[in-house]
Amino acid sequence: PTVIRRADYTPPDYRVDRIDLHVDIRDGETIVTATLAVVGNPDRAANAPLVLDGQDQTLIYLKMDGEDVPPCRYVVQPERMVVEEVPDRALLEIRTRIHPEKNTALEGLYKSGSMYCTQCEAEGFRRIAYFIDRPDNMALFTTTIEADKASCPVLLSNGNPVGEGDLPDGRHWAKWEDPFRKPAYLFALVAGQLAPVKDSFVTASGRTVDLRIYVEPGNEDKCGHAMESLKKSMRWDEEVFGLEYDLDIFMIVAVGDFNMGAMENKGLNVFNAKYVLAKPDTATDTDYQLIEGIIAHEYFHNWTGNRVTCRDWFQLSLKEGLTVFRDQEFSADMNARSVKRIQDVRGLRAAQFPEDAGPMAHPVRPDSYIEINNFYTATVYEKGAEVVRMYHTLLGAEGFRKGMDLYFQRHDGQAVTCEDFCVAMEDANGVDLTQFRRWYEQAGTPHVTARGHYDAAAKTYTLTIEQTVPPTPGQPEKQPALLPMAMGLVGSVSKADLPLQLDGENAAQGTDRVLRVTETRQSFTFVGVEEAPIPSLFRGFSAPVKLEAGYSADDLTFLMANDSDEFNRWEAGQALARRLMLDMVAARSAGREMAVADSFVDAFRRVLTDEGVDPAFRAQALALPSEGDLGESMATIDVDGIHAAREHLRRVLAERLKPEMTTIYHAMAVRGVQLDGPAIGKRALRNLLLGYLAGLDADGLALAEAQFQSAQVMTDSVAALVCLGDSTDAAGDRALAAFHERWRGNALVMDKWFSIQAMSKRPDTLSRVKALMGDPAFSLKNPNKVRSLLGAFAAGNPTGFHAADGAGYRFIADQVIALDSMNPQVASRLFSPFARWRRFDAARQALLKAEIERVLAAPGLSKDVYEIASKSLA
Ligand code: BAL
Ligand code: ZN
Repeated sequence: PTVIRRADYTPPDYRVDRIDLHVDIRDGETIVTATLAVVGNPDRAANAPLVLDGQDQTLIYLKMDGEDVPPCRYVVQPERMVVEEVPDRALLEIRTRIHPEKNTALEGLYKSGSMYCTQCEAEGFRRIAYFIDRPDNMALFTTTIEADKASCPVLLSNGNPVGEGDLPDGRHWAKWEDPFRKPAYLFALVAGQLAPVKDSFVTASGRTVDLRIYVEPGNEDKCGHAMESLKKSMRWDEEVFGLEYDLDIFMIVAVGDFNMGAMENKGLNVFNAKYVLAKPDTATDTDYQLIEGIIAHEYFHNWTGNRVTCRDWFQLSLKEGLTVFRDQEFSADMNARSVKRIQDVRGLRAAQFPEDAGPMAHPVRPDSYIEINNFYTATVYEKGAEVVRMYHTLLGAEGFRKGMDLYFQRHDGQAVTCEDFCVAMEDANGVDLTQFRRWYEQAGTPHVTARGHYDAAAKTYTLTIEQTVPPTPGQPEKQPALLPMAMGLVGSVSKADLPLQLDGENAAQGTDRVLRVTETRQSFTFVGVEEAPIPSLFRGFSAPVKLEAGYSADDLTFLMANDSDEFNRWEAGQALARRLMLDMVAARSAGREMAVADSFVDAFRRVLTDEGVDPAFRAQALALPSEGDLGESMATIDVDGIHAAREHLRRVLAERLKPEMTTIYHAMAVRGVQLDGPAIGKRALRNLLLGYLAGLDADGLALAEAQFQSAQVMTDSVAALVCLGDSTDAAGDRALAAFHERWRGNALVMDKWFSIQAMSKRPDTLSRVKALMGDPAFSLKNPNKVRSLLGAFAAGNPTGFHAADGAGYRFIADQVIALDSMNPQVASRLFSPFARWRRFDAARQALLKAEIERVLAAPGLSKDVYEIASKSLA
């Protein structure tokens, strides 16, 4: 397969200025007629042909300026059509035949249930029509859809509706016109039996926008939360960034078969139904929060992505990192800010840090790819969002806003680069961000060590910071990054933040400030420090680094209790728990007893019983670092040791704190159906405690069973079922059967049922997962099902997937091979846990490697899976 390189970017020889698309949907085949107004680039070579991307289409005819093009002037290849002798301006009419019903890759036009829908990002449009399918070709689109009126009464595309009518034979048509130029990846079309949920929004400038959420009939009552989230997003973007919606109608369509979470097509967002539909009895609090965040994310793309788009796919983080940052800030404003930050950092550590340390490590702006779909990664999205957050930290909210304003002023209607964004931030603020650009260039998570020295006589405190960015594939040498370090010094006696005056400054500058760390080794000396401090560093996780600050257990306990930065209070607790568990893993491996220090139990008890602290925060603070998190801290991941240590610690905590946990469990009960922040926080703490108690003894399991039977909201039902599903007691099977009986008609709830079983700690989980593949609700063709059963097992069940005999690896590799011919994108995601094979012990390495080699040898392997497999072995 070809490697595409960022350095090879050249502007296209031609561009499509306008496209008039006619899509005639019929049972079994769809006829697409695309009329392209093509304009030559004056700089192109004299004999440069017009190259149109196209795939999986059968050409019916090709005309240029009204005449058939003779066969000697064009050639159709599997992935493109090349047309010779195309003048500076030409009108091409291309008619092709496609088969949405057979499209299992779910890219381009496909069928989900009885509905036709599209997914064009990144390169799906070329499966609908021949086109210059690259993001720097921004064209004006008009779309006419024709279909059977009874089976497809609703016909939607981007922009504004401009006409509709009936046709003979029970058919009808609708025409849509999008007044904004856009790349083809933002095209969308939907045709089917859909029920609209309607609302409206009045913009800051007084325009009324129609809002519609289209769902399968019967689901109208599950759209309220999505609609409210949309309206909140629209208001927030006006208030925080001055960005108003620009069309008269904004539509969301929920579909059951979707490769991604959702897609920001202009004026017509297509969503995985999972991120639209919610009622308290079918969706958890987490689902509600994800819906709010994803609705916001796709809406925010209207400006960051659509009005200003990417020049090429290497710039993906330009729109994704920025839009993730925007949705994170939105959710932080709508909910509890520090809890949101903790959740985001947990996510970054769970997914991005391992990626950044593995064979697929790539910069936020990658340099090359084989298959772009493999680069919709945690690095491009989540680390990209951290990079945008660092601009915000360095420039302040006002400076960041100035940069955003300049970015839109300069680039509205353009396809631009990450560099253009950086320059806008620089120019708007009069700053030089040369060193900051390394965040786009270098892969790898910086490792930072910090050491402090207090001179009581001189009242100075010197903080020395060292950073290294580890080597990553293709990047053996690294330069120091610019790290914005938000920090404070907490007085060890006063337990309060001390005034911060650096040597050379005339006066203290507050008690919380952002230092710029720019060197490999750098010292900061504070003067007038009246008492020995404990430093609180990278507050709010102000840079995506791994910090080793040399804290003693006492220091961490102190910060847990006294840091004014809530994030760092949480961070200190996590560090303490991580250190303890790693010591336990080492002890187990050396044949010693896994000891739990009383001081840890005491620190845990203090947080647990501190009624002055918000339950939502306590739930975060009392959740131990995950097995994946612990593995990241080990040179060789000891799968069994980590699991044993974490489970042992959970049991010890539950044993020692059973009375307190039980009391608080009951005190956190929420009456009836309440969905506000305090109720969500109480449920989070209560269900966390249920997990500890149910893992301990029969009393705990009885609590879980009682909760399962009386639950009024899905959050409580699922939390109880997780506990019961981990147990081999008959109560577990009873609950799973009851849940199945109640929900088997609801595909999204069945996804939860599959996931719970796939992530179960039961020793027979693999055989149960295999059996579940035969359940009528399961289908390898539905990405949500693959993710909820197979994905959950491969990525969310460390002991199951990494079973010492290799059975987990073999099973998932078999599924990857089976899936690859249907849906390479989903197959590639399922395969990605194998990429970390070198992180495990020798026996597991051998087993994993053998499976990667087996996958690589599978006939007809997709580029998607090939890229992961070949780079993993490199
Ligand atoms: N653009 C793909 C889906 C998303 O990030 O919004
Ligand atoms: Zn996005």
